Amino acid sequence: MSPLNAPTLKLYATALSGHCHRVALLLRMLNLPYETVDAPASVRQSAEYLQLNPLGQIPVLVDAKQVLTDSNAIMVYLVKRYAAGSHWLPEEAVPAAQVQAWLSKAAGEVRYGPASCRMVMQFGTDEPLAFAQTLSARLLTLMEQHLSEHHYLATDKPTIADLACYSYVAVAPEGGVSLDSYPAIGRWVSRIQALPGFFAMPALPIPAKV
Ligand SMILES: N[C@@H](CCC(=O)N[C@@H](CS)C(=O)NCC(=O)O)C(=O)O
Repeated sequence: MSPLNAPTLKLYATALSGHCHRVALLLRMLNLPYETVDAPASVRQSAEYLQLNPLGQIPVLVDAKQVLTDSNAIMVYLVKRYAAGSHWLPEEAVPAAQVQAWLSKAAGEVRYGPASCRMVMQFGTDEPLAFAQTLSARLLTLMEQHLSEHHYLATDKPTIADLACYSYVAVAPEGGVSLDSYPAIGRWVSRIQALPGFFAMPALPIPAKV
């Protein structure tokens, strides 16, 4: 089905969630029209919302009668449904595995590293900050080394792996994690920001150095 004939996609999200931002970036980069439904904690805890996602998390994507949860799974769905065969999610064994490896890092090291630092520093979330800072340093060192030899994370073109990692890595300074000593990551961030359809999350203040 072409995007023009598709029913309106509905994205339950909040503006400051990197998990939601990665999905919204893909929607815009695929030029898919969608409607955003604001889903703060009060909405996420409602019985109606818990039917969509029993974990009470955002994002949720509703496509006609199909309900999808988990940001990375939603991105896989969107490419397979609306942009199959595109550079966003290659079919071949090795590049597909490379995309999956970075999606796993997005759900692991990115979530519990820079995203966790930002949640603690900006929203006072009760998560172990020292652990998140150590994990951030390990992740960023790995990404720096990889991106000093590659333009994108998984293949030589942007994939959903780049979007999955971008949203929280780009705003790492909002969690007190500086990107100053990672020039290759900085160039990758600029590369993603130059892609058609890109939009930024609203900026939060950079915490003072301790
Ligand atoms: N694995 C999920 C994680 C999503 C997630 O953690 N969302 C946060 C907002 S950024 C959330 O809904 N938190 C509320 C909660 O867990 O109760 C995904 O990738 O979508």
